[in-house]
Amino acid sequence: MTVAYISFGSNMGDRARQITDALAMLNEVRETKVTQVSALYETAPVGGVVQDDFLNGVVEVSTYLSALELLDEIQAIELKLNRVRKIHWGPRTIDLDIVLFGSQVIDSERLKVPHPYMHERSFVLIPLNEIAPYAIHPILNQKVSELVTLDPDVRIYK
Ligand code: PH2
Ligand code: MG
Ligand code: MG
Repeated sequence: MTVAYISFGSNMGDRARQITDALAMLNEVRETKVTQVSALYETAPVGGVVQDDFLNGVVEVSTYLSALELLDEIQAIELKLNRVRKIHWGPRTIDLDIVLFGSQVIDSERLKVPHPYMHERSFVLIPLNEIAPYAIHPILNQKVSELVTLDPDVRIYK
């Protein structure tokens, strides 16, 4: 069994509803259970595209699937929630990214784990630190609590 962390984000349509639906679908994935969910955070867009604010958070799952099998499942959930990929790093109804998969390091065309930008994105680190401060980044060999920094652009939502 592997403990994995999936970051989620939405900045189009009913953001909270799409996140609720995505997490319910994730909990129904075969051989996989959601074990912790962070609070929701409202976050300013990162990466230069002018777009609406996101709701972001992180979920912990326990799974018997491989990382690629889990990726297939989360991409199916993104499709069901009508995700349309238009602009790179642009607006989306739902985005689900595997940020950590146990202590595995994966560098393939389809999947890179740890997520290559997770250590510099406070919209990932702040919710991850809330539920898994002792989780270790297997390339940097640092705990999440050592990587996280304060960021006024990441605010707890409601
Ligand atoms: N996702 C991106 C690009 N920029 N900014 C925020 N605040 N939240 C995101 O989830 C996000 C982003 C690409 O996946
Ligand atoms: Mg993403
Ligand atoms: Mg993605």
